[in-house]
Amino acid sequence: MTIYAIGDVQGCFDALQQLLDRISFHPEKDTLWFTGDLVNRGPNSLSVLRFIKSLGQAHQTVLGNHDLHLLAVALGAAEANSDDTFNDILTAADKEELLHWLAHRPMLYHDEETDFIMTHAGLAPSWDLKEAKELAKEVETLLQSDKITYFLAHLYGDEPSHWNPHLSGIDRLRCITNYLTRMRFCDKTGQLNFTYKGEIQNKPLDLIPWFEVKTRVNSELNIIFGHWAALNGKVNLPHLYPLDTGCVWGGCLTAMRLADKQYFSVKCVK
Ligand SMILES: [Mn+2]
Repeated sequence: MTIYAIGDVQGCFDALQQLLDRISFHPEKDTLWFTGDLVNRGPNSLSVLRFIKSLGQAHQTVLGNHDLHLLAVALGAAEANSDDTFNDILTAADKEELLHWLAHRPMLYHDEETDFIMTHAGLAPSWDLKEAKELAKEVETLLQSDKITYFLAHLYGDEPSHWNPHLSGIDRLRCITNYLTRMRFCDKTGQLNFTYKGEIQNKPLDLIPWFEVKTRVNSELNIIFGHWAALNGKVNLPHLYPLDTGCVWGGCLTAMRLADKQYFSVKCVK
């Protein structure tokens, strides 16, 4: 079995099909992992969701911020934004099945055989694997319960921005979710910062990418993640595999073959 991890698809169905042609994907022999953000901003969110769901055992995916936003809008827990492009899902005949399937995807995936971990944005600098898996599970439990609408209605917000194991209730879940699905820059203590939106090279001096926090305890883990197109698939540290190469912004859609870390990509039309 060959495993390929693929970055943020965001509704770019045609690019995904081209990429799968490029790697000669065969669902009985290969497995696809997706870094989340399957939907939104791109043109064909419904086709992407239907296709990935149809892969069944031949795929793994983790939830991204856009996937959670789709669930929130569908359940009436949040308003759609003017640039959301998932209305095709909201009006589809199979909407309920698709959303039920999506809500049951994990926040973190750890494959014991290959020892790769995958989340949408990364891991909080202070989390080891055991803690990260337990915290991801807390969020998954809510998403898969009848409290999902309550959770999603209270999900939005940047605070609390610093992980603390004593957090409780909805603040705790929001903080875990923000680290797993929205994190890019932190300060040197690992506190999240969502205010800076500019280029990495122009960032304020006190902000650093989450994976460069000096005290990070998970730097030996092999982490596949998406969410950060500006990294363009590269960081200068070992064990990190950023795969969002900005497909939906006219960049590329990228797959990495886990066994030999070979990359495959297709250029996307904006
Ligand atoms: Mn994202």
